[in-house]
Amino acid sequence: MSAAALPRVGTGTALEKVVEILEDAGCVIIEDFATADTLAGLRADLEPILDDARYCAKGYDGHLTRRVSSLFRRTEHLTPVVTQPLYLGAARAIMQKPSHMWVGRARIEVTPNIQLSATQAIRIDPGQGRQPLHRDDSLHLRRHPGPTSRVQLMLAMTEFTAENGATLVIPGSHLWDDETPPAYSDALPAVMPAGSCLIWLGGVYHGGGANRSDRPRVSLTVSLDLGNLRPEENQFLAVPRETALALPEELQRLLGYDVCPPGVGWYEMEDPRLALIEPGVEPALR
Ligand SMILES: O=C(O)CCC(=O)C(=O)O
Ligand SMILES: [Fe+2]
Repeated sequence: MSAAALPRVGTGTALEKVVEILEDAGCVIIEDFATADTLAGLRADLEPILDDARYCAKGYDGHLTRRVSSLFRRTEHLTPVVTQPLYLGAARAIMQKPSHMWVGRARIEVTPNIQLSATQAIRIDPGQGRQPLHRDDSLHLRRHPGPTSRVQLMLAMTEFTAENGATLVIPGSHLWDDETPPAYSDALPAVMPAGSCLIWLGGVYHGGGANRSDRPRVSLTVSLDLGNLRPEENQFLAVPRETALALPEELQRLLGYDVCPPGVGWYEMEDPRLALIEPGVEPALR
């Protein structure tokens, strides 16, 4: 599928329409998504932290890109973004599909919930090349086409243009199989003013664009995942830190102080075991 521009709606659009667009195109831009106050609060809280952050170490993340995570700890202005009815409502409608199972001779209907997955502010500086196109649900090695396990949002904190690194998206690519490599020629830039956002499904090929302008492109991303992509027992609450510290490394990693390839479970974008063994020291600030 290709289109001249990504689908685009206003905040007054009916949720059912947004869900329909997302299920068909896999992506949508929502104009004026954040209020001016929310946007100003996010910029005031996060831009100084981005200024101090180091450039990413991995080429995939961008050597001229700065990223800051743990956003709920760093700003009080994220709540209206995550709970905006078109985002949260679409994520629920798309992922919370009823399923069923047999328990003895009883046929039980179950509807999963959803959970917050990652929060990250991203600043793409001038000179940064384009990111490889990828699917974010590859983090959970999801197969395609298949049920959606992630609905993600990218809020433009500064204007997104084709020149400054607007996210590149291949509409409809959530419906592709797993043998078709993505091509930049099929991707369209999510051009939008500050305060607007791009919502896309985890199976959609996308990536950060190249910043050929002379100003940084600043944004934040939030992902919501299917609620059952997690352990049965909450080990972080079940096992106190002091108990975990006394365990062998292999068991610490089994408890969840580990990153599952290709990249699930990080803390401050690094191995969470570093934070366990050196409490109070944030890996990103070392
Ligand atoms: O910064 C962007 O526009 C996209 C970033 C992205 O897709 C990622 O890091 O997974
Ligand atoms: Fe991504």
